[in-house]
Amino acid sequence: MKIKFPEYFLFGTATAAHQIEGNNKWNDWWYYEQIGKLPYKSGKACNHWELYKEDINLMAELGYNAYRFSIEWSRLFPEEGNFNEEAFNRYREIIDLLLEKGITPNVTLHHFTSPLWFMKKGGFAREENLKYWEQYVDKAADLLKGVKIVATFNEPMVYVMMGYLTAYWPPFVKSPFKAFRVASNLLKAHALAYDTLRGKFDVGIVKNIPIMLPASESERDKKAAQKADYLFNWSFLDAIWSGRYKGAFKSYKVPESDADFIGINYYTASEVKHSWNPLKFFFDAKLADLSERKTQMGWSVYPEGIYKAIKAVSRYGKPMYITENGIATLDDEWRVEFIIQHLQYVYKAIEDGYDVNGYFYWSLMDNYEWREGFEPRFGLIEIDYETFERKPRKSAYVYGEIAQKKGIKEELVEKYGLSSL
Ligand code: PNW
Repeated sequence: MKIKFPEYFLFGTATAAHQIEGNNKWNDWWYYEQIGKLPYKSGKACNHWELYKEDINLMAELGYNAYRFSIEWSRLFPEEGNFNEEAFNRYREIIDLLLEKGITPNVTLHHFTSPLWFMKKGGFAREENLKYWEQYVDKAADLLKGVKIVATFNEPMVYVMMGYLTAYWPPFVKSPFKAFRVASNLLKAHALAYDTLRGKFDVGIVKNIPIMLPASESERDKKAAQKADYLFNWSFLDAIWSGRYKGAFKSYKVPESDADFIGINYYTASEVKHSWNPLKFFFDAKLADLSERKTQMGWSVYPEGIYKAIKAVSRYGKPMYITENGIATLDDEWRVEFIIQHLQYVYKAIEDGYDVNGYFYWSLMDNYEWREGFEPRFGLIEIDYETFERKPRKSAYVYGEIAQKKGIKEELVEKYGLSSL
């Protein structure tokens, strides 16, 4: 075998509650879906809330040894002060079944959605609302017994950017001033959760790391790329340890905290140009054009970027996981190629001494993709949205074989891999 990963390495898949469970009626996304502010309704999504047993059995049969998913806060607390024990028990069943099957759970507490009642009070834009977050975290500590890996937030800067800068996502606020305040409050929320959960779990954070490439060789564009990189990728993570969050306009004091691991979500790169517009923080970032073929999301495929992201995040000296990496395509052969090429780079990173402990393909199954609805197909498993039938694609089996062997056999590398890294 050409590529053999260490025995401890986790080969998993990733999902998020609102994208697969269905009938998540108590959160902000559902609300905006109903009033027509979002183009697609999640509806029953993949109906995973009812079919979780089937899904976990499938994972086990396919040979995946880890699974990243999120707990929906609004299921546990559909209304203020109203705790839903049924939802608690269902999540407990999910965790127990995973443990029974030898699948390591990796649980995210916040994956973009929040209870509607919490958002009506201003959500994370108001520091006094963090008391509600703390209530949720206390319950989560109880719920997650036996789980080892817990992340507080998924992609905090994507949440801030989409919800408060571009206003492309709920709560559709366009206020740079509020945006950085939300980021600073997410840091406080992380610190609170870390204090409650430390020692009981490995508590980390999941950060999307797009590679910021300058649009040209000009000094101006290079500076712009550095600025985008700092503002989007590092200012948030730096603040966890420094206790100072440097937003674009001012710096915020936040608690000095910690993270036991950093989860990296890696998809693609951005191309950054200088701009004279102060409202855009003097840069213009768009999706980089690095491969002829684009995924259904319009993203280029750039496997080398996963190595760059690992190398850059290693500055914090913390264990790392690839908590998301995936491709939206109907061409499943392309998915196989995507996985193998990215895993080649993850392997190289491990060989070079970087502390990467697992890889979670996004996603286990086709799912509701936020603004893009059900069209992008990220899944190893195909979903028929009429019948909810699950059909593993070829990529599901190929990845399963890799997971079981903890390695990639020579024929696969030859057929799909990059010949030089
Ligand atoms: C991540 N962007 O989201 C999320 O964690 C998943 O929920 C999502 O399904 C997955 O990536 C695929 O999109 C992102 O536009 C969504 O920069 C959008 C962006 C980045 C990440």
